[in-house]
Amino acid sequence: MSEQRAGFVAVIGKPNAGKSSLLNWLLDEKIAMVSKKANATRKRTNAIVMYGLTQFVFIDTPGIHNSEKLLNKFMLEETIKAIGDADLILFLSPATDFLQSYKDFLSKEPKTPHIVLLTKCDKITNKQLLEKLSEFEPYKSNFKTLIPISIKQKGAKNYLLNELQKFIPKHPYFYDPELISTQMMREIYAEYIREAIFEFVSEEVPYSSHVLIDRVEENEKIDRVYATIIVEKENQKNILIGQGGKTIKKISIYARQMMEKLTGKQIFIKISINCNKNWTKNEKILINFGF
Ligand SMILES: Nc1nc2c(ncn2[C@@H]2O[C@H](COP(=O)(O)OP(=O)(O)OP(=O)(O)O)[C@@H](O)[C@H]2O)c(=O)[nH]1
Ligand SMILES: [Mg+2]
Repeated sequence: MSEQRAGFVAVIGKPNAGKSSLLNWLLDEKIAMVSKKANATRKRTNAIVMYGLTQFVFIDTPGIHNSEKLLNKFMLEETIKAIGDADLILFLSPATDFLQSYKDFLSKEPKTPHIVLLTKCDKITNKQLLEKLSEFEPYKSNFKTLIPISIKQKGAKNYLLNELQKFIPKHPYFYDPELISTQMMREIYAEYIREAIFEFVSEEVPYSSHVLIDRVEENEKIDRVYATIIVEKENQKNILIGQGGKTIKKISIYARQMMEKLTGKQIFIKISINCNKNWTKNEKILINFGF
């Protein structure tokens, strides 16, 4: 009899709680985009993490929030789908935040067991941590356990995985243990470019942008990546290009460096920008973009 364990863990919580950062931290590889700005993640991403004989498939999800915009509704559906598939939910609550988002989550009466991860604990003092733990105390019959973490603390990873594996059923591995994600390289590349846009462009442009990888040409020495950024308005094109092309240049360099780090190869990148009015509001376009 094999002692293999394998299961799906949905990572959920409000925008900016640290969900995508957690995935990257667990993998020691950057596959999910992270941003200081909220609502960065749009689609489900997964990270496959091996710990002893346990295979975890962590599912990153878009932050839970209420908005009428069609794109946001698609994002909420992604989160609901991820929860439906999971053996365990990790509910992320920043240590610096109030409990409201956790109460909202409980009010939805989740059927899958959950663990609360108190994130960003490097931002608070020990005294504040104790206060936070006592705030959660009245809810302890709801969660399996509560674990304070910080992605700045490398050693905490084994402790966390050790706690989580108790909730993963005995089951043969779902994926090749060598794999770090079932995400296609192209999707990861597109996320890198999206992260670069969040990094260098302010206001509404990041939220109005979609990235398509048109073509990847792989060669022995260098891979060539051709991408298009779709924006909603003509003037957003100019913002992305920047004066004398300096913004798009910064975006290209930032994304290229992450691609080179991931692949260990030299990358050539060419990004075009197109305008497609209302892509975030048009259901057909959203479906065509893979939502
Ligand atoms: N100090 C500190 N910052 C963190 C930690 N974890 C995440 N962050 C920061 O929190 C911000 C948001 O992180 P993300 O991982 O993008 O958050 P998210 O929950 O995926 O956000 P959405 O995709 O928008 O829902 C980023 O600036 C991260 O660098 C942590 O443990 N400590
Ligand atoms: Mg995210």
